[in-house]
Amino acid sequence: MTKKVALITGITGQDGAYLAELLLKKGYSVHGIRRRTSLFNTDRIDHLYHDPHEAGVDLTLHHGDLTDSSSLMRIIQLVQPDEIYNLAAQSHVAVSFEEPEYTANSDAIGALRILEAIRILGLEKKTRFYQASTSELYGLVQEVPQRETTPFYPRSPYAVAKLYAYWITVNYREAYGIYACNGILFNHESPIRGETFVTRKITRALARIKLGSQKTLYLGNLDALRDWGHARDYVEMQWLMLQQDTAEDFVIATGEQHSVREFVELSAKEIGLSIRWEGEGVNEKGYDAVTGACIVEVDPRYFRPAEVETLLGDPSKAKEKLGWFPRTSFMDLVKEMASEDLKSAEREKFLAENGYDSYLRKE
Ligand code: NDP
Ligand code: GDR
Repeated sequence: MTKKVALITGITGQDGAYLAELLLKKGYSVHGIRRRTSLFNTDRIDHLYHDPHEAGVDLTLHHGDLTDSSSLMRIIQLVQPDEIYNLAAQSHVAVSFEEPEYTANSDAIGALRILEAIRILGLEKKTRFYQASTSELYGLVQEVPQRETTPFYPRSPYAVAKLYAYWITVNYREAYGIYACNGILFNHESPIRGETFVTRKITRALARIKLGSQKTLYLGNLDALRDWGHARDYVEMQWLMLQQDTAEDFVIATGEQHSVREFVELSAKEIGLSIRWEGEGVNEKGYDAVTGACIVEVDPRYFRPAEVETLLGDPSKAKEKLGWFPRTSFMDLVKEMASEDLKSAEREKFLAENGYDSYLRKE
């Protein structure tokens, strides 16, 4: 039997790494698009990658960029994929306020470039397309919980760019009959989550604080509420969405909501710290209940020009139509992230104490 061929944009990111692993396990030939960077950016997939000169290689990386049509066209023509997962994006909401034009170029027009490549290359009937849509589309929420029919109200250049990508995906499905669909994914995290997203920032900093390698964790809005799941569960759903008879859009969420403050408290507990809160708003501080040291502070630098205060998804459609449900509980997610970051902090400390700290990234 010939192998199915998948192309993943954003393969070096959190979801790309989990999805590549899943598809390789399923026997796919996996191709990924990586950007040229001055430092290696393949840490998350190095365990999957073999020297291309070795036989039996299932994972192939290509240099390309969502802002460069010609690279996308060349790679898609070469790979002739059965499935394309468009996971690449400037994915940081706060950064999108600083780089709005680049965010629009990669996150909005990037999706269009891939869809156009599918069409121009005559692959409309062969290639299925998955678009990484987001709960950020709901922004200023119009309905609780949010489901596939809830109206959108984006609140950042990132969300506005993703809104374009969402609709162009729907449009190419309706206009050209391409099997194209949106996964409207709520926040999903893991031990390989980018270090500047709030959950990973918290577990990483608290682990370092516990070991004495860092003094304070500075955060923005502690009241923000999110529906946090595990990335490993969510990529399974991305694959499932491309295996149906007809293309449809799905909300992927846990249906459970927690605040940033709660995430701090629970991960602190896992790491062996107990936090006592004092003060309000920008003056709120978290103290180590044992030593009395101030270990969490609010820094308004992390406030966003427009905030998404609350998100809560309703994954009923995914459960009913695809039999999907999130396997990892919120507490298990917190535990896994906290325990992995504690191990990293221990390694980091060991290296520093033994004179190898020049190999470590500074704060
Ligand atoms: P990451 O930020 O971890 O990964 C993003 C990936 O996109 C990286 O591989 C990055 O490359 C790549 N990339 C960025 N810009 C470009 C570009 N111009 N051309 C080619 N590649 C590019 O994101 P996640 O894995 O967390 O998310 C995957 C997708 O899902 C994103 O589109 C995100 O917006 C969306 N999403 C994520 C959610 C989440 O909670 N994680 C929820 C909902 C949607 P490099 O490694 O070089 O930086
Ligand atoms: P989000 O994730 O913006 O929801 O986007 P992030 O973890 O960045 O923020 C979640 C909430 O926490 C608040 N917050 C902080 N956020 C960061 N990054 N750093 C802080 O110090 C901090 N303090 C408080 C934020 O204000 C926000 O309310 C993620 C990304 O993965 C997107 O790509 C994806 O589309 C959405 O999730 C769903």
